[in-house]
Amino acid sequence: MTTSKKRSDAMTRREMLGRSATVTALTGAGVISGVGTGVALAPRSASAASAATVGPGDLDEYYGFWSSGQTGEVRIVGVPSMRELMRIPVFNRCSATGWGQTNESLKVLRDGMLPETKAYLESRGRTWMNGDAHHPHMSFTDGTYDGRYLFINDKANTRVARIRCDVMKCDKMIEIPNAADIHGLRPQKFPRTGYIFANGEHRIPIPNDGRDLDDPSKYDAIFTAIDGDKMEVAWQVLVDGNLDNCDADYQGLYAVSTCYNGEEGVNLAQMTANEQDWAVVFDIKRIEAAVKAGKAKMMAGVPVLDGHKGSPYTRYIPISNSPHGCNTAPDGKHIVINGKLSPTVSVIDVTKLPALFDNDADPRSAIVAEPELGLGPLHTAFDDKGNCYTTLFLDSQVAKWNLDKAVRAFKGEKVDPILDKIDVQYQPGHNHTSMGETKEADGKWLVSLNKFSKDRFLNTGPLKPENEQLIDITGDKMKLVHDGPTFAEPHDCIIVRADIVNPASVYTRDDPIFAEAVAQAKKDGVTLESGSKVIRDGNKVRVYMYSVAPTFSMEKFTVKQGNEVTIYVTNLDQVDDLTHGLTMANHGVCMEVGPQATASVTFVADRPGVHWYYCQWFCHALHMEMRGRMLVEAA
Ligand code: RUQ
Ligand code: CUA
Repeated sequence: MTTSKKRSDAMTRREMLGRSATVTALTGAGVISGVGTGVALAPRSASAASAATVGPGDLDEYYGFWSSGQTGEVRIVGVPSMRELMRIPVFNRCSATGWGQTNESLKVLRDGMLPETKAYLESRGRTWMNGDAHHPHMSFTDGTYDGRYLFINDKANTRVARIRCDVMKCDKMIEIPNAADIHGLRPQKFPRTGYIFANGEHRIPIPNDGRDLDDPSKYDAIFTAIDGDKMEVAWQVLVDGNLDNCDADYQGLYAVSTCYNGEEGVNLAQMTANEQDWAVVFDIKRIEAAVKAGKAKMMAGVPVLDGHKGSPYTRYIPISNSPHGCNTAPDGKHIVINGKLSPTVSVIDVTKLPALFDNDADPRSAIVAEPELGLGPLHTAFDDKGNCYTTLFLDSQVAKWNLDKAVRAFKGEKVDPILDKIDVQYQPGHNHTSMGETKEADGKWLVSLNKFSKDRFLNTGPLKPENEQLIDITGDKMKLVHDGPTFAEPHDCIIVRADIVNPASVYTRDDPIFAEAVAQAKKDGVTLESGSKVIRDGNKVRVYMYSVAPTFSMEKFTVKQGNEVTIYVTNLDQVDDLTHGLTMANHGVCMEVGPQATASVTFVADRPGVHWYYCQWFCHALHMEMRGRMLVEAA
């Protein structure tokens, strides 16, 4: 069967359904009613649950790292128990840890901002108050997770953040210049991370300074490679169309991004007008050589190459209308492009890519399979047996299919690549298998991240949780074993073997997270580990204290109304799980202080009187007594 024959089959199916019906179902009210999907309620089965049972006190086999969409954080979930273990604040404000308020977190939030953003925010407040976190991915070495870092995008404010896996805290965040709204994000898999590839989704005039406001023909989207060690932009490439999702190969040679809106329209009708969009392939070696040779134009301080159609740095592989997910298979050879508006996925063979660049071969020649799976394929995950698991948004199903069979069917053999389908509840977006985006995919678990839970849980009012379902994929048939409600709105997750992740239990005193506090104490002649002191510096007051359960080293301090007060607390406890905190009552101030950490917070003491500060983390039988007084003298 030829490519065009396959395509026209796919198209016929879609046309039968009617494009507008498909688009409406994807974007509009049709979603809830499961238009045209024949969704039936799945039986509430208890029989399959045993494989997922993790008894009280038993540990999970995997760390799951979940994004949280508009909540802006990363969540650590045990797999297969699906127990939520921890939350890592990133783009959000966190009332428990003081993220977004402590000086240590504000440094992370502010340092990587573009100068114009910093200026804009300084005149209005402190930092952005929101983020939209979609794609959490771990750093790789030699094609598998290495346990060093997690990276995540913020679509809302065009940022990329890094989380240190030793302490599970965000330590770097950068705003991406020349881009609008970072969506797809993947780390380089080989030889190591290396680069973080980040898609600027929306098209804007670059620079976006008021020119060409309503002339979309002058807009561009931009692909960014970030140096994940330094957390700096390494280079950028301008492209045609939007950029949606991306992935890297296992050779360190190519990155691929899906493009919807090849039409470069600015409304729904325009964006879905054409039958075909594309996947853009970036030739990393060519791009690096060109940057090195000075062929890039410097824009906002970073080298930018022109990767529009016809450029030596990119190739555009035609894909049916509006592809979405982009997933590299653990065989190191295939990349699956998920059709979204087309019922097909298109499989790219990376060994065919050199011919596209070197001999100008027809970009279609890189496509080696195009199975039709069902309606609304969005993302694909993989096991260790050559099988793929694709979410079907409109069908509310996951389709299990065999890659080799799909390739053979594409060549004309009479084989059906689809092995199994399972109903999920309901309308899945991303899915992920255990270790599935690495060469160590192990084919044990699949999580389907369903956008709607509808009737699966007690009604929580108009706003319902999503439903993340755990599926056992060890057998021929997929088995649903667990429903997991989640708050807005995990887009994506990864499932990492527990032995790869080795977090510390206490901080080391030389941790860079609180290096500024250590330096300031040194200037003030205070030893954080043993000194308690109030430093008066004009209108600024710096209060140093340490804590040993159940006391702060300072039971009171006095300031004048209007003083800008910074409190530094060093937690001297060395015990595993002995976190303290400091809340300054009626000042909106609170923070976590981990074992052996120093944390600091700055506020204005503008209310005369007695104000108690207290430890906010239950640490001891006398935790309630762990407190002191701030005495504010009237001005
Ligand atoms: S996208 S539901 Cu933000 Cu990852 Cu596909
Ligand atoms: Cu220290 Cu509670």
